[in-house]
Amino acid sequence: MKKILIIGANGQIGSELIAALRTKYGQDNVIGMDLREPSEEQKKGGPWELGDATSKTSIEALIKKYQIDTVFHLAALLSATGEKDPDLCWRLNMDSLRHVLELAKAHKLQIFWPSSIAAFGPTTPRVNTPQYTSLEPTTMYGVTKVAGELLCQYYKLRWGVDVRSVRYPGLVSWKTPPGGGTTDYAVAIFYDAVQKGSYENFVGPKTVLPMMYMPDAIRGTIELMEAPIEKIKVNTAYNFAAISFSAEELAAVVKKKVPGFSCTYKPDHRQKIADSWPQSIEDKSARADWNWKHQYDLDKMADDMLRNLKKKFGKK
Ligand code: NAD
Ligand code: AKB
Repeated sequence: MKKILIIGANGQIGSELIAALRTKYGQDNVIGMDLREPSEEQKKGGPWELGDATSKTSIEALIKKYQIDTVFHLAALLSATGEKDPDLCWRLNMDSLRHVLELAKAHKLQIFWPSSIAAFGPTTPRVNTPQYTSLEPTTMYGVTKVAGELLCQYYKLRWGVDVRSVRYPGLVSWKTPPGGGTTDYAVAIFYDAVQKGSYENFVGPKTVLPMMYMPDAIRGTIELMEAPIEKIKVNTAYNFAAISFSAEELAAVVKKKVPGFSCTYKPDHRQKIADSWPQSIEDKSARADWNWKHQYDLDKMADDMLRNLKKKFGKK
């Protein structure tokens, strides 16, 4: 049986990935690690450790303690928080990845590390962005994603490390709020629709970005990690796509399902980041190499988000 460590397990992705992996591999075989204390409910789910991803010795101690063979490394600063503190963004995102890759080489670990659509920039074709294209991001977060992809490729080719990655689009989910990204508006609109009946968006109505519903992202991530190694032909990070929609299309779908809902627009500094990213992604390689298929379109995602958030906040 696999022994898995998730670094950054309290975040938007980690909190859902840990539950899915525990269901699959057994609750004692998946260890959560984060800088932040987990909730009481999360603690009951299985082993948890407080730890700092920038400390190689702390990560190595957990690898030895639990005889870890697989690491999902999710701790990072995202695009908007990364622009507030670019120095910390570089240190956290790059130092922790380098430690994890070094430990993978020493302990023969399989690694998952996510890249992002933030690896792309203004010189990238914005529609149906291909797998191999210009990578000239203009945020520090994007710079760490491009550098991280190249570092992963280096450790794979030079040292034979089994490291796998996808370029996640904006992820939409209801269980844990997002941690400071540009695509957070696609989550916040659902929270505010349920709690306030209105939303002020921080990007303009014509902004189009690639997005994915969390259940698709979690399933795709596990499928990538379980694919036979000879199927993994992209050494950096796979383009990974599901749906693309504009901010006004999103508001229209929410309005259809939440009577009386209204949306206004007050673009802030995150508009510039959104404008530097693609609108849609071509992900033929992921679909061909390891059979990636998304299941949620915008309408199905909106139904599920609203149903779960209403339950969460005790609304009818
Ligand atoms: P998040 O901000 O929600 O979670 C990150 C977690 O890492 C947090 O729980 C935080 O406490 C923890 N953390 C921060 N510093 C740490 C440290 N020094 N040591 C240990 N833990 C630390 O982020 P997320 O959305 O879950 O993203 C996870 C990964 O996926 C990141 O690499 C991110 O770039 C990538 N990604 C996310 C999205 C998205 O839409 N959520 C899209 C593309 C890529
Ligand atoms: C962000 O907006 O920073 C993230 C991402 C797309 O990487 N959601």
